[in-house]
Amino acid sequence: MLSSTKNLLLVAGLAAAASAPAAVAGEVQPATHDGVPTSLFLEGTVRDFLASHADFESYPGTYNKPAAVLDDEGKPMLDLAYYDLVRGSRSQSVHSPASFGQWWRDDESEQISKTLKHTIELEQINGSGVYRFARENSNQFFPIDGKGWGTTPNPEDGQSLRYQRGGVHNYHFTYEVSTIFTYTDPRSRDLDGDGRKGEQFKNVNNPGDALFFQFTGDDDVFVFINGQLVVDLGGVHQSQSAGVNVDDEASRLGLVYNGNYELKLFFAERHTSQSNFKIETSIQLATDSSAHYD
Ligand SMILES: [Ca+2]
Repeated sequence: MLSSTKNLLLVAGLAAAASAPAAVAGEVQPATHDGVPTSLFLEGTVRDFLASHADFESYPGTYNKPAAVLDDEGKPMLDLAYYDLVRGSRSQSVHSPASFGQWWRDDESEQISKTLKHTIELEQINGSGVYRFARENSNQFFPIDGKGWGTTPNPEDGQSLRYQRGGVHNYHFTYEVSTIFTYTDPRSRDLDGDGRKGEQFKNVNNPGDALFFQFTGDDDVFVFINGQLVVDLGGVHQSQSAGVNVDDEASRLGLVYNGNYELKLFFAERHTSQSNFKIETSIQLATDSSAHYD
């Protein structure tokens, strides 16, 4: 029994190696370690806004609730009941459902926003099966310094900003990443490579073999799996953390073993002077090229 199990594992390993996608000319192929990628490269879309946009710099310290599902175009939308509840109050975090919609849509006129591509690299931490991309503290997330509308403040903004600490950067942008992943049977996984399968999640530093995704940063962050909200760090705020254990949520999200699903992340940097952005995940995410874009 033991030897046949071992043979099956060997065959499975060979099959996994043989099914690795062939290299495409000009395409970056990630290095692998024991058949597991050492880095995940995720291509995303940055949309650069001016501080004078109705939702940028104008609404610090507040919150608006996103709807629990993506809209027909695969973009976040506001929970309209909550929006109506806080409308006109100091709790309001966005000007309108329409202005919020602009965060995630290309503006061909380039009067409202400018669209740029930006790829992030999540590196595996010491063979743990956990991938991390961290721009925080003294090394914050400013992917479009010197690009788009340029640094902040900008004479075109037509207003002075309340805060300008931590150097001169291009603030006031959103970042959208569309990825795909395969949801596997937890009992079949040994993500941390310790020879024991299906170990449960304890924390980010000891995730066992669970599929988890955690974000830490500011400002707004929304994560959707299979079109449904799983992380909501909406509003202008200091760095905060939130995450999802996909195994715990699989039933609610409608995930079945060996199915391919989208994980979409939407981030907004709305307010100087911080831009913290950290992803930690055990999910082998890949850029969803079918989701590019509008
Ligand atoms: Ca394990």
